[in-house]
Amino acid sequence: MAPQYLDALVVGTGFSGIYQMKKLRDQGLKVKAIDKATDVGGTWYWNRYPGAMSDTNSFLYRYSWDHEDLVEYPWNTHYLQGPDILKYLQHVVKRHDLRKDIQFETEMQSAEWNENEGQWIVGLSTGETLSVKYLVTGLGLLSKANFPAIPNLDKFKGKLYHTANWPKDADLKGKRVGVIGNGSTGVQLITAIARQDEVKELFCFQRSPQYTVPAGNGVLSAEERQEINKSYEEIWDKAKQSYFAFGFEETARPTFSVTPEEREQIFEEAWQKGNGFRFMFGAFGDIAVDENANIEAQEFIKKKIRQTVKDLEKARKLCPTELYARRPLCDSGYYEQFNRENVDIVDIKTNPIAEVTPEGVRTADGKLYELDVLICATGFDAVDGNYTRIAIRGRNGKSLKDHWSARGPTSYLGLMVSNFPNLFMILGPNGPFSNQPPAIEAQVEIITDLIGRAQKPSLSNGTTSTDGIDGSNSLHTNGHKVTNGVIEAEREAEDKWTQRCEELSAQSLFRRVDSWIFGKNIPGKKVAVMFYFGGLGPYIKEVKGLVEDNLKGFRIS
Ligand code: NA7
Repeated sequence: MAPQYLDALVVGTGFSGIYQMKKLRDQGLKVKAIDKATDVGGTWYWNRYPGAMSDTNSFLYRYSWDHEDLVEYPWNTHYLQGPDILKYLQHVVKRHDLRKDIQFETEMQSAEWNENEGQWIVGLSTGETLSVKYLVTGLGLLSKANFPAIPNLDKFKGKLYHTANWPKDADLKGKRVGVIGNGSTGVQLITAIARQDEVKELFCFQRSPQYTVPAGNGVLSAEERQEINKSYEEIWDKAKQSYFAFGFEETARPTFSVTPEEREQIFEEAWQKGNGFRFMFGAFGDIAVDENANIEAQEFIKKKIRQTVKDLEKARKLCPTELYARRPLCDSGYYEQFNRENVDIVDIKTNPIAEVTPEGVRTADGKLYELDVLICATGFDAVDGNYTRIAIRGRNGKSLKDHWSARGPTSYLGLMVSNFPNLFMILGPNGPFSNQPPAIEAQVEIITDLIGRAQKPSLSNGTTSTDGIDGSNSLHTNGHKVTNGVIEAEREAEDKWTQRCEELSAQSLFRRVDSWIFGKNIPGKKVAVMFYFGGLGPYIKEVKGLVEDNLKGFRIS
């Protein structure tokens, strides 16, 4: 049977896929979306662990394109909890009648570019094959779960969970629980479950202590909401021109431009207001690039840890020793949890986990921590991890994995990869490092524009003659069959963009810390730049400029 033909297939139905589907459908394309999950939500579908919360202000953690919905949809806290975000996305899907074109419990297993037809042949987990003109992936930056390579992890006879695949029936009540990992996820989870009526005992296995500041969550009054509603367009405009789109005033003020007393006061204000990005980028402008400035921020946070955690030994273990240069964290009372008698911190940097036994976790010193539940909050093979596990083959049968094997993940504008025509990535490598929904919106709109331009070759950069249109989706130039509507990134443009991202991140202290942002969290993974560090606003401007400049760096055939 001939494969089903689609103008566009959207893979994934999180923030990215939902909007992409709508945009392409509005453009008149025959489009369908697939998702491995049983419902929409992406990240928020999978990461349903207790305490999951967005740490972007609620008014910017949503879509901006539906003004009526923006002002009407109810929310009344500074931050949204995971289940609220999931409900919001389900609501958007219903409101725009998108569900009828989504096929759930369906995974893309392979995608192969067919040069003759100018189409992708996509193999699905259901056994179906699709023939697709435009393949748009919204796989998520953080979706391939990373399990720690700890001996005998599979021998544990209690319950073993990963936060990125949280089971609906998880039950921690009265249980002895171990958590490995204390990144954004671990910090949220530990804070949410530490109370004794939640767990009996909690052991936090910590390899690298992290800096975290208060989130500053709270109820938003009806008046505040009204104010936001009144100036929503202005708020979005400003956010989309800013670096991080978190909704706070970003600053260039150098840390040492003020007296030590003023500095203390500015840090204190940022601490009281809350939010990790605000603390790192809203108090001073050089914390992420100047080591001495960074030390000032480190010392301030460490002082807070010592003031909060009463047990000196626990406080010592919780104080980081490295640069404050990972994705900035915030919490709803993380350090306070360690004042509970049922909560302990286990330093596995100096005393690593030797093995998991059927009963629990044994550290190198021989001590066994008996557990009923072991939770891995150990993060993700971020950015490219979700692409390289799928057999995606472009021109000449070369896979994306091979394309990236030597240099790490690269792309042109975070959107396309050379020799992979008509394959688009939302949040691909070297996209903006910022609040994600507005970055996603910008990329979806640019992808939609590119597809629109590709379909009208005579109106674009004119590389194709329209002579001999045969009524199908093919053109004939110089006697060769050339498929209409094929767009691709040039290799040179991809190289230049990678170089640009290298340069933009060169000064960043983030490069010097072993986190997922440069691919350093996965043993054996190629360390590489994976983000455009120039800010969301400049990214949008730069990318739109290149598209308007006669599709610079792209080729249409
Ligand atoms: P992260 O930030 O990558 O954190 C993972 C945590 O797990 C971190 O504390 C790691 O320690 C720890 N980890 C990972 N592997 C191991 C092994 N093998 N042994 C012990 N500990 C380990 O992931 P998150 O899910 O918290 O957050 C990812 C992003 O999701 C976050 O930034 C938000 O944007 C949303 P390490 O620091 O490597 O020593």
